[in-house]
Amino acid sequence: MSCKRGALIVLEGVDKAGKTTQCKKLVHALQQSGRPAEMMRFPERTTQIGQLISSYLEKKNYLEDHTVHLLFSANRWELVPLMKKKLEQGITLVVDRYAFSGVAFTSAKPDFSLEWCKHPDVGLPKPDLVMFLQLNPSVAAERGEFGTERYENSTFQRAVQQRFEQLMKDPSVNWKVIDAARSIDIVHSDIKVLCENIMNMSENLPIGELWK
Ligand code: ADP
Ligand code: 2DT
Repeated sequence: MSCKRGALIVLEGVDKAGKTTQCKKLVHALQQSGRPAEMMRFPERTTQIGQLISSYLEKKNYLEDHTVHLLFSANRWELVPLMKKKLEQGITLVVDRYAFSGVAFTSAKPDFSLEWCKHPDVGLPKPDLVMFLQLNPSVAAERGEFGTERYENSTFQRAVQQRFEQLMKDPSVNWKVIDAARSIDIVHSDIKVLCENIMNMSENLPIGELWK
């Protein structure tokens, strides 16, 4: 590696926790301070696999539960070469959802274990930092109605939150829990400090492998 690599930073959390808002603000702030940074999101709906997933989420098609889980994972794997290239070019990637959403959402369905759900994502580029935006469901409800996509209801979101809590017990992942009930600017300043620290710490380290 000839130059210092970028950091892989993931934001996770239930619906309306502020992930997209904070990813955009973070990328903007990093760019303003002269650090190359780009935003990515999963699912990435523009690829062929992403289009299948998008129709499923919009309830325009039906996919069997194991099948759609594997498609979400494939949608990450198809972007791995691009992610590695950017990281090696020194670009920090700020990612809106990753394998943790994959596991939390599928394992919230009946008869899916956390272990089965993790398998297809084993070996993905390991995030240097995963920030979990913690938000009480009643506060999330004040941020507006759920949309009409699949999974957008409070019973399912509570089950997802419990699965995230199980995933956060894993010390092999660098989790940081952020209180997302505060103002957008205060949440942002916490996130920015954590990112700047991790960018400095990871720039000379190789990219890790998730859950390996
Ligand atoms: P997510 O990507 O987690 O679903 P969004 O970033 O799309 O969440 O935010 C959901 C809604 O909540 C948006 O209308 C956004 O403007 C609002 N929002 C985001 N963060 C906050 C905050 N800290 N306080 C109040 N409202 C917020
Ligand atoms: P948004 O585009 O609004 O974030 O919604 N999901 C996401 C999964 O079920 N598995 C996954 O691997 C990922 C990344 C979470 C996307 C929806 O898709 C769910 C909400």
